[in-house]
Amino acid sequence: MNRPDRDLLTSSHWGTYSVDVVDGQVTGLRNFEHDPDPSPIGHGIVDVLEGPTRITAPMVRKSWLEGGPGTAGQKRGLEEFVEVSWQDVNKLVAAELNRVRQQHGNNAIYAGSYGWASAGRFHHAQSQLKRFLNCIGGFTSSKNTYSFAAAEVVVPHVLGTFRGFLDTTTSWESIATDCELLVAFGGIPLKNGQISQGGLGAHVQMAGLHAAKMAKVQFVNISPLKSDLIDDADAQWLALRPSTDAALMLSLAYEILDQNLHDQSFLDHYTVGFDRFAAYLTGETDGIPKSAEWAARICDLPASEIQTLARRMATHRTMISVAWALTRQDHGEQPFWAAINLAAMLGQMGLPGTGISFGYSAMNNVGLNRYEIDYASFPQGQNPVEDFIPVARLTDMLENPGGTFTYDGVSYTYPDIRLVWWAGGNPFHHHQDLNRLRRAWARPETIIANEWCWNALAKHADIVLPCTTTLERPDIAMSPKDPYIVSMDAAIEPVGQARDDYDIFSGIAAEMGVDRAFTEGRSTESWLRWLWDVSRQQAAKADVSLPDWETFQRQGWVKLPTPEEPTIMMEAFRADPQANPLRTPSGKIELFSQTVHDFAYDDCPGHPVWLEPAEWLGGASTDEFHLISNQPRNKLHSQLDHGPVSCADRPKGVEPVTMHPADAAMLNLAEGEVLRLSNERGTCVAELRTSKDIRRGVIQIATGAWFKPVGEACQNGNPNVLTLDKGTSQLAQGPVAHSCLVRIARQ
Ligand SMILES: Nc1nc2c(c(=O)[nH]1)N[C@H]1C(S)=C(S)[C@@H](COP(=O)(O)OP(=O)(O)OC[C@H]3O[C@@H](n4cnc5c(=O)[nH]c(N)nc54)[C@H](O)[C@@H]3O)O[C@H]1N2
Ligand SMILES: Nc1nc2c(c(=O)[nH]1)N[C@H]1C(S)=C(S)[C@@H](COP(=O)(O)OP(=O)(O)OC[C@H]3O[C@@H](n4cnc5c(=O)[nH]c(N)nc54)[C@H](O)[C@@H]3O)O[C@H]1N2
Ligand SMILES: [Mo]
Repeated sequence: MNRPDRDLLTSSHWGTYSVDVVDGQVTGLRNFEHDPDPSPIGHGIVDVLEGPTRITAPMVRKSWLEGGPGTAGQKRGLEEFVEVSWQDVNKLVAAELNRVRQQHGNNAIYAGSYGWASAGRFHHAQSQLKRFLNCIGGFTSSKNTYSFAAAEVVVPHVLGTFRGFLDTTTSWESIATDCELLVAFGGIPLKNGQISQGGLGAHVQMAGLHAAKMAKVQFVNISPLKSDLIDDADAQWLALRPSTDAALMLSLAYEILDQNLHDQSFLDHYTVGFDRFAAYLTGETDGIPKSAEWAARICDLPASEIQTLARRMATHRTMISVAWALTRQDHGEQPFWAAINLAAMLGQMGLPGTGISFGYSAMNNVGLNRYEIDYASFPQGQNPVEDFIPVARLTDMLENPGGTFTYDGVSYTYPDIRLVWWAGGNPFHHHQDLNRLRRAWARPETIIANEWCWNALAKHADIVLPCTTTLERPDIAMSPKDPYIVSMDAAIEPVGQARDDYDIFSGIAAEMGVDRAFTEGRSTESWLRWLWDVSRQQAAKADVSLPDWETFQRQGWVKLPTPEEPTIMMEAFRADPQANPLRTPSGKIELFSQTVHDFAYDDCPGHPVWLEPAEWLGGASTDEFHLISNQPRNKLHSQLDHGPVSCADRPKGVEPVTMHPADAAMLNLAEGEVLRLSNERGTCVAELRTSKDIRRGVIQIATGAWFKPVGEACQNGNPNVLTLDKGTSQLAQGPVAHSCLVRIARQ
């Protein structure tokens, strides 16, 4: 292995670190010296690179090896595995792929393979899997994300694009100079700012919040959790009932209209459909004025607080921030659309520091200036198979081959899946109603997973292909949302027989005679140079000069110059809506969308509305609590849940559940007790922590505990045994993890 004459570096979704290696083993990571607020998450990897949780050789489930495809179903997750050689496993996989595509067609292979995998431009597991499958005729894919599927589908009807405006979120500098009031639905929890997809150099979310506070920005934290905004922000805390934000936003809009505080000139110039929306607000269309009193009953907030907030928003330079969590609830299209309409009525969109932003809550890179550089990616090729599912309709698809589903105005059919392949995601982390998924998961004839650790995905597969981690391979961390570009060094040799995903697919491609198409005759090194050279040319087009490959390797990292002007969302549209129209049918903001209206979905009509969620406190029995399963503070999803940073937080081995002390007293429960949270979908074991910083009637468990089922109960505390698996609406079919009721008992 070539050793550079400098610190070895690694980059991850949670930051950049220097790597200490002694005798071929990683002994520790050190925080990147240019990171003012490094995340502890990364240190969790050191102790689990090797050991009992590491997958060190190709493994095949015993009954699958003996009986072949279709024989392992009910035994998945229960039966032992047998070690096989790479040579043998490549032959098995190649033969099985040939059988499935010849007998059933390529659309019988599901490889949506949703998930975060690891940072790095080349060893991106999904890209590797998809490119390989595209070389052999394609696969059934998935659309959208678990993060914000509802917004990805509805916002383009309203603003022309969602991703485009997410990428150009108004930056923290602009907030500090031009915002007076930051109203954060779902708060801006620092725990989430530890993360940036694709890697990051410096964590800036805390500095952004502090700079805003120093500049006298006032904060409002609208969330069931007080901790969703740092104490230093001195925020007003409005602890609404979960899953009722759309009602609150509609009532704010009503009060602004009622007091004639809306910006009619902005509405005339930049929007269409205000009359239809206003008729709904006033109750002209359904007889119900969406007043503060109306929302007060739904959200369980004082009407006077809503009225005061409406007035404050209309009389200050206001930024509305909506957490992505608001989309991951039943009818999750509505809060995002309602927030846009509310922001449009305030008339400040496209001006510095004000308007709307899609989630300062979510990641470090939301609020960073964006670089207009189209960096190179590992090419995935073309997928000839047209079948797809909205990503969270996984169980529905497995349960219901040939069944129909709607998505964004069209009806489609679920394909008949025989083979599932996952590389770089963990459905037993991310999907809802895991007991139901496990039953449906028994149906495909073969399940393959590329993994590095024995998590629930690996345990529930038939063929497990052991992959490397970022510390065992060279790569480049590079994202247009982060100013740092980092060389990810191969710090150690692959552990056991683990292979890079690229080498795994190259081996199977050779077995199937498509290795030339898959590799184009290139080694990892030559792909990395290719990615660098193309990215360098792309950067030059944006007047950014990157060093040559050798210099980059010598230096280890590069920092791009800070753009001279802060990013301001919708600035160009605001300045000249004729020259820079939105990509909507009208070219303007569609407060009412004729397109969505014409789809005739009762659960997503032509303008934002309040629709009762399937599960919420307003429809709960007295012994039911609303479960919030938000992102974990000490890991990324299920990644490194088995490492020391995550484990330090749960001395009893189960995930903590937070509850208000008055609720605990009412149930006669004491801090530290192990509880069983249940509903008709399953049971989750968790340890009680009490805190006054949570709304009464709400409990919270972070996601991420590895799924460890014993019967219908998860013994580790994975909340997805409890969550509801249904689509947000017929429009987006997004996941609804945050709308969930449970009952509580002692273990
Ligand atoms: N209840 C509830 N559920 C949720 C959410 C919620 O808020 N509440 N949030 C949802 C959201 S927003 C998301 S994005 C999803 C996240 O869900 P996922 O992205 O599926 O979760 P991860 O744990 O990040 O899964 C990544 C997997 O990739 C593996 N991996 C890492 N590097 C590599 C590699 O190089 N090669 C290969 N082959 N594998 C690798 C890891 O070991 C891990 O198993 O969860 C969703 N689920
Ligand atoms: N440390 C860490 N950071 C992460 C991740 C991680 O796994 N770990 N995951 C990353 C990913 S993939 C994503 S998509 C983003 C997600 O970013 P978000 O969606 O913003 O993250 P969450 O933590 O789920 O939600 C933010 C807060 O919203 C609040 N909330 C929940 N339901 C409601 C509601 O109905 N109304 C209101 N007003 N508030 C509500 C919760 O209290 C929660 O703490 O986070 C990213 N950041
Ligand atoms: Mo996400």
